[in-house]
Amino acid sequence: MVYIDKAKLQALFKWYMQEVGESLISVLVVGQDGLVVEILTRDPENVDEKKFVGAFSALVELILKKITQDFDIGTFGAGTFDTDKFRFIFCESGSDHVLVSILHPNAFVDDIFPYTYLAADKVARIIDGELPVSPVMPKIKRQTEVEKIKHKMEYYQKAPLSSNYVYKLSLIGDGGVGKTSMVQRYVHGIFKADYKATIGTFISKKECQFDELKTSVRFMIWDLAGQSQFQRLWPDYLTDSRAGIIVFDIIDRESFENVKKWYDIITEVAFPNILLILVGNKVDLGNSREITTEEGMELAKELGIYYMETSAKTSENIDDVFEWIALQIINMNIEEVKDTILDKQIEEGNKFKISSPQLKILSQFFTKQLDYCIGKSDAKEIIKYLDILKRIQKNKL
Ligand SMILES: Nc1nc2c(ncn2[C@@H]2O[C@H](COP(=O)(O)OP(=O)(O)OP(=O)(O)O)[C@@H](O)[C@H]2O)c(=O)[nH]1
Ligand SMILES: [Mg+2]
Repeated sequence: MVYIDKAKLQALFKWYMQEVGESLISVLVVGQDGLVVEILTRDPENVDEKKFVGAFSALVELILKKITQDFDIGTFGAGTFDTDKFRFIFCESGSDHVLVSILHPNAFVDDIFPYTYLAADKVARIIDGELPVSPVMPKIKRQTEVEKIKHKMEYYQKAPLSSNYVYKLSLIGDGGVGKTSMVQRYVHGIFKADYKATIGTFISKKECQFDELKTSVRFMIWDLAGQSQFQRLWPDYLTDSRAGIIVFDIIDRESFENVKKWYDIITEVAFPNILLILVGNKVDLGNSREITTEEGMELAKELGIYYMETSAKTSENIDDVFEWIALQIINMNIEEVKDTILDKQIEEGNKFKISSPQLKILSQFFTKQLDYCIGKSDAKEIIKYLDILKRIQKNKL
């Protein structure tokens, strides 16, 4: 039996509860075998802990089964699960423990996740016992929009393209269209033929690196359960999404007909300028195709978004979808940089200086964008920017 510093776990749980606040009812660490290693309940006098543990243990067991499977294939990161009474967050903590947070059903998980990840990381290190770990949780404040923008401006002047932001990217679409398969393919490079419906949502992280641009975009990918029994949770899970992939199955007309519904659901609660893409998945089953490429494109055009076709099975276009989104995000950032640069030039005449590396990065970015142009007018626009950059470069030299 490995020695675990339970006093330290308790101290950490207390910090975690304090930072998350009232909505966190109980927190526990569970082993892969399903046994509770340590638990803290906010109000043990009013909540009979044993009874309480008993009440949800059946559920925990069920979820642990799923998590254990995911552990085996190495895909478990974090996930949420809801019942009428509680909202659960499960977060991988080291290779064989799970941090379970039990919350009030109306708790806002987006606010809590940053703390949960931090706590899970500390739990893993406390259990590991190799190095000293502080149980203290620092305050993580959600930046207000204004602060974020200010931060961005300052940031860009120092390093225009390197990105330290994490973008929330959500996958939506009917049950069984292949959302989880797309994420698994992209994040872990695997594909499983058997269908296990997602429960609630499944969250993964992945950094999309662009070496040529010396930059990357970090995604927090929220893969939603598409089956209608999870309907109540969709708006909550989708709040604050910066980008979204609406998926349908090219051999299932109903999933295609529901695309508009998904579009409405996400645009209602996401960021106003959310980046969306429509994806027709399972192109490897082209012989049984019910939706033509033209139909897909037509609908995307109607919604004013981009269209792609993929196969999670053969991995066709999977990386491309995510990379396309990442590039658009960089593009949006560049727009801001570009505006700042041009505004400054106008304001200060020739006094404003753009560094040679900055110019190079911008040129590389726009050159790369040419690959992704859909029509001639798009390309024209980009060539125009490249010209401007060339002119700036000339003047400098
Ligand atoms: N042939 C083929 N099968 C696929 C493809 N993508 C997914 N599937 C299969 O379709 C089924 C459903 O895939 P999932 O990824 O679980 O679907 P989902 O959209 O996450 O479903 P929910 O979690 O219920 O919303 C599984 O049996 C997958 O193996 C694909 O590109 N080609
Ligand atoms: Mg799924």
